Amino acid sequence: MIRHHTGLDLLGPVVHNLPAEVLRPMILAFAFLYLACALRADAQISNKAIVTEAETFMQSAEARLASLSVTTNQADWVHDNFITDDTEALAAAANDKVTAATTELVEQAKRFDGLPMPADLARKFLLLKLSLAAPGPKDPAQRKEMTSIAASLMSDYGKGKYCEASGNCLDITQIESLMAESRDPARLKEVWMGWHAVGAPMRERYARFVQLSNLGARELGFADTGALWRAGYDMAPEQFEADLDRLWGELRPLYLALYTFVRARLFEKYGPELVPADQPMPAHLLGNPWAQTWGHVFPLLGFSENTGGYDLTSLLRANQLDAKGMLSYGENFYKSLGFEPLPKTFWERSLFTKPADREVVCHPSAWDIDNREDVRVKMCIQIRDEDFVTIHHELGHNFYQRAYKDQSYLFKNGANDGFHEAIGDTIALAITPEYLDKIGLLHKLPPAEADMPILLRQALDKVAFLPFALLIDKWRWHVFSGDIPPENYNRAWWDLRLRYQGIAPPDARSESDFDPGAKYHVASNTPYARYFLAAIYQFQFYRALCREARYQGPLNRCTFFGSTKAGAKLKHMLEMGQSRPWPDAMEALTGERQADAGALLEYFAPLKKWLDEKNQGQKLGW
Ligand code: X8Z
Ligand code: ZN
Repeated sequence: MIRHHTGLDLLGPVVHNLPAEVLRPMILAFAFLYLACALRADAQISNKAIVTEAETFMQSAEARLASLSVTTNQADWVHDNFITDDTEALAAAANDKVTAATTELVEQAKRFDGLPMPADLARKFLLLKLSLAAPGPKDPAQRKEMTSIAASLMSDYGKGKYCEASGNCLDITQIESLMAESRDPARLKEVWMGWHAVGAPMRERYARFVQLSNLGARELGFADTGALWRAGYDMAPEQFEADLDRLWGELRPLYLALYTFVRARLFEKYGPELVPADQPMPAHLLGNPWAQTWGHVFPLLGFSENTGGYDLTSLLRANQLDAKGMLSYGENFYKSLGFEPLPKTFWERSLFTKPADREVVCHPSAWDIDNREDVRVKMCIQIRDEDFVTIHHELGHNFYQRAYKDQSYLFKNGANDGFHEAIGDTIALAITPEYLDKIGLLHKLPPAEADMPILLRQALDKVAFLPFALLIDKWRWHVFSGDIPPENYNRAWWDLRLRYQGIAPPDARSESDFDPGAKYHVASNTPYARYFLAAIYQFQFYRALCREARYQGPLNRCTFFGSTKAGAKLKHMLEMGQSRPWPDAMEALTGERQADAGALLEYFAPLKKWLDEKNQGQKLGW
């Protein structure tokens, strides 16, 4: 073993001529120095040994989780595609296994706490702790109870229906269509109430689920499950919350302008009884069961056919596209940027349309079954504009998954979950009239005066969505922390809906209802702040890709279809997966290191000016 030289050896000739009172402290000082050096060297050697041990531990942890994830993906896929008591039990059991394994690994990893190690490895230990949206209690019986409840809530949502007095039952796909198209307020209210009844039976199980997953979160060292969720953004959880509030503060004036304009037009359509001029809007008249996007009320906003731009739904139908045809347009966009085509298995194994003979979870999702090639979507596609956009959204997940497939297991993810949600939406923003013309779906470019209605149509989906996307997890964070106890679940939900969105229920609600359960992401325990982030990131990404494609002109008219230069930049960011803190990924694509509402505001700036003029004399907001 090589040791350092001792200081005394080197000082030999000088030492003999010094008096004892000088010599003694010197000897002591050198002895101390020697000891410190020796100890440091020892520490370095043993530190290196522990880091190697930590690396080995992490390698086997990743291998174990990767293998379990495939089984869990398969079980979840089969459950979501064929809901029965048996597939529910199989999915619960698979999730129980992965939850148990993760908890066990986090427990074992505690012995490396505080150990200085390379940043990559330290990141993996953090990601391991954050990898479950519902951390399970160590106690096997409690954990099993939790995973069973989770699977049962998913089944309930998937099987949810509103059965009319006639005996005819409507599932969520039919309800979404009806609420998009019907203008009969009584019918809309009835269907809204019918769908929301799906939540009520979930209430008690949901409350128990909250208790159990909180137990698990505490065992991992978090205050509760919400605190664990907020820890996934490469910054202090408190800073994350403050960041969301900052962004919302910047976006709120645009929301209020849009809100006020829409309410005035709905007032004209439905009258003061249903839509009072300066009061909150009712949730059932906005074209969507959750009033989360309002695009379907565009026809009520006063544009005639030739000034309203174009109607994508009509174009899709006129071109006789089916679900696969719509998906091919989506795939072609990614290919035009330089991405490889989807694998053959994507077309063979995905679910594209609602099967007639079995219960499925129709809420769209994208899957990566084997963490390599077996990517799929599961959707009940209808031939309409909203689904065309959703197809691009889901494919964004799949192309992200394929881009990071060579990362190690814990890095196979979005830079953060908002990134994963933003990619496909970024592509969908580039579906402009020029693009539709280029691909032959639109035969005549809309006139210049159609710019404003096209922008308004876009705002009805993108801007209206912002407060909704924020409040879902505001509600859940308080639920997990206990600030909202079960006896206030529904009241707190509607308080937030009012405060952020200015939306009220169409009829009195009570604590025997559980309206949050009628939203997929609550029933499936999918965190939602990701969509708020994505709504902002997508405009930053879009602006950067337009820049890369050398586009010049107003942001809202840009398409980067066919730009392999833009594609290469995007691909580079996607390939990073979650291997680096997200600001690094953001910087790689945009040169920015922060969420910035400025890109969205720039995109909608002409509309904001227009709305402000239209809203003169109106009470802003509710
Ligand atoms: O759930 C989704 C996607 C699947 S990740 C279809 N979205 C949110 C929702 O539907 O509530 C996309 C936008 C918001
Ligand atoms: Zn998504």
